[in-house]
Amino acid sequence: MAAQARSADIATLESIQKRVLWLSAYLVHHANSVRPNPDTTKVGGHQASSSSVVGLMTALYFHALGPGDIVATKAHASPVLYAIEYLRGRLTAEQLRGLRSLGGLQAYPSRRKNPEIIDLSTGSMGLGAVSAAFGALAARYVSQHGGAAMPTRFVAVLGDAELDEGNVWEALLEEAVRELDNLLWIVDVNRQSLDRIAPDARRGQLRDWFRGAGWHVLELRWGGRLRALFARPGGERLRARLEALGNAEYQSLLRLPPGGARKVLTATPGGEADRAVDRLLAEISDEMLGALVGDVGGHDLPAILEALEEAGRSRSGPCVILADTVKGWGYPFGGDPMNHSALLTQGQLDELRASLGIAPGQEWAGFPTGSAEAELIRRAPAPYAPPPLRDGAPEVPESLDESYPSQTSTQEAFGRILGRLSRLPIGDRVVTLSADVSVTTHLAGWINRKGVYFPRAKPGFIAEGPQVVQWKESPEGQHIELGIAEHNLFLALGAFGLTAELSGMTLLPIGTLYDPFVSRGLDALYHALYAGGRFIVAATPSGISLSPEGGAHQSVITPGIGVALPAITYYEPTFAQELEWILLDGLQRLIKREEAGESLYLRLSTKPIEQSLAPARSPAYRDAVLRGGYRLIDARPQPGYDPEDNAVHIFAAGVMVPEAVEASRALRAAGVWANVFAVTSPDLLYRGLRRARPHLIDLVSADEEGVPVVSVLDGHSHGLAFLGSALGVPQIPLGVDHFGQSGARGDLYRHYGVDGAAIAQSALSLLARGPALE
Ligand SMILES: Cc1ncc(C[n+]2csc(CCOP(=O)(O)OP(=O)(O)O)c2C)c(N)n1
Ligand SMILES: [Mg+2]
Repeated sequence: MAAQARSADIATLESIQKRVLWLSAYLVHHANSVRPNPDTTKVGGHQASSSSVVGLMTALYFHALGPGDIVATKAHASPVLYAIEYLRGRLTAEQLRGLRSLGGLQAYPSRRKNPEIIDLSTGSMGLGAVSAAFGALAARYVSQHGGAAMPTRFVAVLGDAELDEGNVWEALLEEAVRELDNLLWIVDVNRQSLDRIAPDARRGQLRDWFRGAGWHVLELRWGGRLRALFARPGGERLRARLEALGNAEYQSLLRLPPGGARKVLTATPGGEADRAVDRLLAEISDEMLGALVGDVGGHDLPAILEALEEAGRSRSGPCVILADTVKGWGYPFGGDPMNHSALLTQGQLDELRASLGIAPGQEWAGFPTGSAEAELIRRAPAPYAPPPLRDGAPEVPESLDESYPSQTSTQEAFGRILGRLSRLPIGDRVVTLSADVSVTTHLAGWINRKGVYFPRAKPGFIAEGPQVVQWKESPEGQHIELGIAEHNLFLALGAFGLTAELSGMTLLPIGTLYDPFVSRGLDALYHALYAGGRFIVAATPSGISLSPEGGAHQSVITPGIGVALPAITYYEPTFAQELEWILLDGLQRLIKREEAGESLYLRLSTKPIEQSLAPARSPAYRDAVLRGGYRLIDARPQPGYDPEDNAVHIFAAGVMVPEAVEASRALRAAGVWANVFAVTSPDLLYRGLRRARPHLIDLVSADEEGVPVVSVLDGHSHGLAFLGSALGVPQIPLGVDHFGQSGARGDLYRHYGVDGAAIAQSALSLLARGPALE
């Protein structure tokens, strides 16, 4: 940009920045103090956190963003984003006035709730920026698998304390992330978090850690006025003094009365004044010096523009801008360590209005048509428009016609199903991801056929002897192997599950991990779902059926997670054929754009199951499997079956079905008829209860109204504990309600009371049929 044009633009940008500062403060003020608030709960909003990024965000949106760029905004700077979108004409004043109200603009940027303006969701610290990083990876993947290279760049603006979250560094350790030249992070280094002032060493560490991870680091440490002073005699000593101050001391300088800063800056360890610095500062008034101390790079528009331009130059990896800022910039509580939740008082707001030149009554004013500001905003690139969905949705076959061994586990069946998918056209859209457990979750066959993805080709080395997996890494591969970091797995799954909407190409992401480690990445899984990603999670093995592996590897609480998580359907099938149907249906639901489209959580096992126990294949069987369960053993036609006297319902999920069948046989000897229901999805049975005709109620017939229930699953018993109350009958819920432990499978089932004998015993006690079966 020519220097003259640039200085005109900078003056205009400064004017826009002021309006962004004003609007972001005012919309929070309005929500808290102007809008009627019948229940008097504090509405909240973060004025201080917003103010520290006004310069960075103004420069980004009105100068640096290209038409193909999308942004993940620091969650608690959402008021700044909303102010910017208002000035861009994408929000109305009425919408700004609805901040944090039902159906209105969300507290934190939400793609799910405000899709018209939000490309990438943020909220929980550390997750939004990492999602953006994996978004950049997904966009790269799409461009290398026949799609458009869109979005062209993923930009994340994040708070400095977000980098306290370990998951951020887990992402930076991923080898593929350092390859991403379509990724820019801008860190708002205001040295404060919620309660704390940042550790003194952190500023230097951030630079070193990002560099160590292969990022190009740009720093916006000091503003232009201070840098000019540094160039004068004594200037380097002043810089050294400023940079040697601890964070708390520096923050305190921002709040000292006039004259205070000079004393601190000219001090030396020996106690006498630093003559060179003293001379340098002699012509600067106390008031000016106070303001000069706060002249940091993240509020210096020309410096920000330069850094953003530099960041936009092509290079081989990701870029980060470390921008020093002041939290509460422009407000009376700027730099106050306790300003995180502070709100401007009416008096402070009035002063701010006057100082920013906003006339009373003009609080919501934008820029008049034809003004330099309106012109600059008009010239800025249009908001991101994703490319149209490429060649429609891939076809999911009706059936795979796969045959399964007579004894097989759901995990083994999963491997076979993927093997079959790899030979079908739909397989070209599947991308698998695993956090270092792909071989042990049965992905080896798939990987051998499809190869491992890496953004650039890597030389392969031929190993001697037969190998379980051919580890060939190239941009054509379709499996992504991550390090052992379940947060990365879920955030990457979420990002790959958004490509239909962001890049115009439907990918079908399938991630595998051991079921106990779902909780390790749970926060990321929740975020990935909330952010709108659609994907399949195959969690295997699960439960105590993993027997000798012991309590640390046996998942107990995951059924509850599966039932409770929104936007994902949890299934726990028993038989291979059921898994095939569920997976095909799950793929179909990933493709569906309407509400019914959801992610899929499969809780699988390595326990071999006798497949001949399964019903004969039929459309009704398939339909019931997909609805959440079916009657496997029907006692109703048996002579002497009396639902009011000698009948019991056993509901068993997944691998516990054979135990339920065994119990039904034992019960027959005791004169009790047991119906066995195989529950394929506790989640769907539960959700269905709110429907007019719940599937659960359809499973039992009208004359079975009083039949009591025993439920059993390989996980915490409460996963199926709702059945009795839903049917209005007594229930004994069996399951694993304590930590697991090592042991033979039979011993463990006996120990935790989920074997055939325990099921039968529970049935008898429900029928008040006296002592237990031995
Ligand atoms: C995972 C998580 N833990 C805690 C919080 C609560 N919280 C909100 S903002 C914040 C401090 C963030 O500091 P920083 O990232 O430096 O942002 P700043 O407000 O200083 O810009 C905390 C702890 C959160 N939102 N997410
Ligand atoms: Mg901070």
